[in-house]
Amino acid sequence: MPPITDLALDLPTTDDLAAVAGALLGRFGVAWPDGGENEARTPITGGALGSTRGATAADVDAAVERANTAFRAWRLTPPPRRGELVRQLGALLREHKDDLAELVTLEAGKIPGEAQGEVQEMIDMCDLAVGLSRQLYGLTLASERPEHRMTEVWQPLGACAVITSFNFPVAVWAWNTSVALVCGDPVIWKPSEKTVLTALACQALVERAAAATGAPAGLSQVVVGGPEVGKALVDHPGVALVSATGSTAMGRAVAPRVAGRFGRCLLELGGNNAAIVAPSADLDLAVRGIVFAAAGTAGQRCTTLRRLIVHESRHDEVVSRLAGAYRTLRVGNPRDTGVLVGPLIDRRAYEGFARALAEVAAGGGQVVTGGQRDPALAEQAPEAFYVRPALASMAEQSELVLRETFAPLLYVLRYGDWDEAMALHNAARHGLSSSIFTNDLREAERFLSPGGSDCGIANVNIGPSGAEIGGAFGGEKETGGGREAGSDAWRAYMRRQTCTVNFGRDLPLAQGVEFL
Ligand code: UN1
Repeated sequence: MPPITDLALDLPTTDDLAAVAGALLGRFGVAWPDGGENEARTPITGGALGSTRGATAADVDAAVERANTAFRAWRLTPPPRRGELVRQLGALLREHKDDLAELVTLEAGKIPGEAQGEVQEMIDMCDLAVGLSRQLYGLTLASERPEHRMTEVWQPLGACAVITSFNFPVAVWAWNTSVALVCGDPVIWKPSEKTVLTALACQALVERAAAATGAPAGLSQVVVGGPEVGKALVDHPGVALVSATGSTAMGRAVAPRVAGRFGRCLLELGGNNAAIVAPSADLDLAVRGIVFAAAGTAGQRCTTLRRLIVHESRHDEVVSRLAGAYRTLRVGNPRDTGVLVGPLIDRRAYEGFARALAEVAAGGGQVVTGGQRDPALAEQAPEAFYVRPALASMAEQSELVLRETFAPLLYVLRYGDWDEAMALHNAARHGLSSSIFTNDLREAERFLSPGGSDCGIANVNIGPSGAEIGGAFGGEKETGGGREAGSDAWRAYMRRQTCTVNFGRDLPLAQGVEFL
């Protein structure tokens, strides 16, 4: 393996970062939270920036009660006026874009460009939701009865619990909250315990927007805590929708509990996203797309590229070009200029990465490049985990390849013909995102046809990550089936009502039934 020569060697101290975090929170009007049992850590050093108090069962009950009180007023507020709250939230996010992005870097370890992109995603969502607030349209249906009018209208649903993950600590909240609010629903947010400070900053902004627009209190709340707080929300009869982002294991626990009380669930779980590199692929474009999708965000997106399925005629060239590109990636403190790959979120993430790498050889594979943890950084900060993104060439799509390892580890497989490529592609248990690099129109269209990709997102000549918010985001199979963000994803936050009005003097019954 090549020596690591290009890591950013200096890490700041946790105290320095805590001072930055404190100053940033001050700009949101958030007092430094301390004294609780939930430590807010930064993956940059692995140290604790501070700590917050977790919610108790009684706090969750109170939050649900407050949300439902707010709901009774908010559902009567005309949607375009609800949109005004979201418009103001978007304006505040624009104003605080840099500050919020910096907090995202501190808590999630994202490089500034990606952290700014995440806040931009929130702003875009607010814009989309403001437009939606005048377009929550239903249908006019053809009634079989004379002088009857039949319509389908969308009504507010109720309190929404939004459970988010560390990797998109603020954007996924914005996907849900901007849309839920215009739909007439209050939101109770349980952020990841790993990214509480960003949540408190967002909460401060939404409270300011609510106060400025005269919206009821309790429309947006944050409850801090671990799985027990999530469970209290999931089981609460006062929560109409549970929108949860996280692992498939988490979704498997959440879905039956919500179904058991006939609540509604919106799940955005893991992915094991693939890209096919076809014989005609433009490799200049493909290599850039692949490296961003596989190594960007240190491999910690749901949409991260984890499996590369390359035609045998291009395999060696692709692997060697990717290996060259991987070796140029600068890994280190995300706050340093030029760094493209920040830390993994924590020790557990590193252990999953190391375990998978150790299994590569056993499965007949070979690590082509990467996989090392930087020893100098590990010595400076034993609880910070900086790794070189890894590329592993695999002889077959083993159980290891089919497992989602939430880290920058890209498996490369070869294929001979189209059917083989699609069989490998669709063998994953997850079904979030997918892509093909090809200049062959037939292949591109086949990939997007019913016999092609079985995922919720399918791209041509783009990697699988970095979706725009205008489309519905989510996937099939073990990804959970939910759709968030754009298109008609707003319908998940509303109750469908079929309305029939008889404006005649007779009472014709449907299906021609005669009675009385
Ligand atoms: C996630 O990883 O949970 O498509 C969300 C993307 C981003 C969202 C990812 N817009 O990669």
